[in-house]
Amino acid sequence: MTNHPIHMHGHEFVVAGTDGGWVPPTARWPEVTTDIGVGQMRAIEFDATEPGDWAIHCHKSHHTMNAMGHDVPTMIGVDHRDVVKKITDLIPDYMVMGERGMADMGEMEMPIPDNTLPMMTGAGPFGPVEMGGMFTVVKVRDDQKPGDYTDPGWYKHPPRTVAWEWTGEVPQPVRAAAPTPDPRTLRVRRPDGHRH
Ligand SMILES: [Cu+2]
Repeated sequence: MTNHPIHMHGHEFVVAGTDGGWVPPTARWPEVTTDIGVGQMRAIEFDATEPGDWAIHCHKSHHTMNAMGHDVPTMIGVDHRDVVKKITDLIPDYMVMGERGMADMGEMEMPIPDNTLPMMTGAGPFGPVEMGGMFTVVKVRDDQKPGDYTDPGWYKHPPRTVAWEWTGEVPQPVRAAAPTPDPRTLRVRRPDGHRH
């Protein structure tokens, strides 16, 4: 029973409908997040012009987590990676909240009841998807036929559109020369009364 600021990556949308009905087109405004109060609904519309896999999720970080399989207190700020390895040798199910956010947890599996979703969404093309819960992915493809809701798989990024770590020599920044003053001068005659 709380509000959910739902945010979408990759596109702007308009809030096109509420519980009260459709919003007249002239009254819709562009958004990338729409806050949805308790018991409310929103209809959004957007032109799917950007191919890719785009996150859509609640902006409250604790809403992008499903159930955790334990009741250990959080240890935010503690670098416990080595300790955890040693403990899991003794207690395989042991895990703590990662000090670097939820990425630590996305790689771990833990026992949960059969009717419970795993805390994280699973593995993506770049490693574990670090969110679950109120999180999903909007998949936009050029070649997906209208009405075809089958999963096209992960987006295949065109060459040279994905950032990578540069391991070579780091070039020196090129400093732009200071702009030289414009030598031209303007002759300005100030207005002086109404003598035309
Ligand atoms: Cu939420």
